[in-house]
Amino acid sequence: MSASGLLGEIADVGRDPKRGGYSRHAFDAPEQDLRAWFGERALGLGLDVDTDHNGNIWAWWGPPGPDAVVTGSHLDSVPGGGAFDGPLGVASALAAVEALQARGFRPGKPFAVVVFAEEEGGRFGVPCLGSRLLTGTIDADKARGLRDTDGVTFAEAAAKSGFDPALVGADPERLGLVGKFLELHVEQGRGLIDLGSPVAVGSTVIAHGRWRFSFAGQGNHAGATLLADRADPMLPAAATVTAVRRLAAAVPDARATVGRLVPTPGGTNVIASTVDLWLDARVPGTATPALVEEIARAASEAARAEGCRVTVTRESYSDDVVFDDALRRDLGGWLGAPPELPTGAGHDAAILAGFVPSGMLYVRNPTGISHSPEEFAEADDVEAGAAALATVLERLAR
Ligand code: HGY
Ligand code: MN
Ligand code: MN
Ligand code: MN
Repeated sequence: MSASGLLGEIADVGRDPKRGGYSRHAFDAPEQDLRAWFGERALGLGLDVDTDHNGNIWAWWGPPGPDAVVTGSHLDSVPGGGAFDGPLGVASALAAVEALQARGFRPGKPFAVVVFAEEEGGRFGVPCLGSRLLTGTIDADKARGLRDTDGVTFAEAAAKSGFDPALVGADPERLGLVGKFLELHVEQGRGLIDLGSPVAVGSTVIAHGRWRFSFAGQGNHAGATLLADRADPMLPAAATVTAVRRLAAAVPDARATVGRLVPTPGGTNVIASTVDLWLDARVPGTATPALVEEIARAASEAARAEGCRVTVTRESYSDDVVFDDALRRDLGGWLGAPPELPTGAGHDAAILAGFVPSGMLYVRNPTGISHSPEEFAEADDVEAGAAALATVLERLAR
């Protein structure tokens, strides 16, 4: 089955008619359907499928063992996300295995296709949760206690999905099996369309993190409360949103976003009692924390001016990642020196890169748009990506 054909099989899973695009989040019904789909397809290829205690799925081609060549990505999405971010890497890995089997290749070393859990953090708020748990780069208790918007914890959701929450946490034994990790991913941002290449090799992932700003004021009646008598948390929240853009604009190559802002109780005729907003900040190098400091200062000043309070909590952070040099050179050499792409998007490969030689391949996205229904990849480029992945996997696993 071609990678495009595999993607076609799941094209209706988790469509979000309200937001557009797809909403598939850790252990929710659409993602469970995708997990089942992956399991069936992997079994159909003769792979042995097992799920680790953090909810990551591993499909082994031959017996598990050390120095394994591992490839894969994720199946979950952001709210209202595109069709390719995550599933393209998983579908391409399955298609690459099928192509290698068809040409009589058998891996000369342990080989697995992996699906990481909750890469987008769309339900529990921490991106790359599955790969962070695998590598022990998130505290297990913190992970177990992460809550979704309904207040359900990761531990409860894991238990409901058949995992033992007591086991959630670092998995050095399984991580120790991984010799090299390679993730194929749809390009996010405009690049390859201008470079005229269907495929690129990943070079770096810039530092990025998420901070929660909680503003507290005095909930009250919208009509009975004079302006002078208000402590309205919406004001400092709004001032912080504009401060994010103003302050980030002064930092070279910075990206800073408030994509989520939640007033409580959220009534039209009600002055909010609290407003929560989440900052996603990313700056190449080490400048992200300083930018966030400046934004936090602006938030505090705005809160004070309105008689409100604000607390800022860091929810996740990852340093800059440069992918393994030797692997990058090999990938480039085996693929006829396609362009190398830096990226502002985070990936599981960037988490694994802290532990094992890891690399990425990107497939051209002519719109350059991602985390949105307009995310796109041409069928020819999807097949070119899967063929490139098969080529490099054959070299890595011989
Ligand atoms: O947010 C990111 O960069 C990734 O898509 N999780
Ligand atoms: Mn994404
Ligand atoms: Mn992704
Ligand atoms: Mn990823």
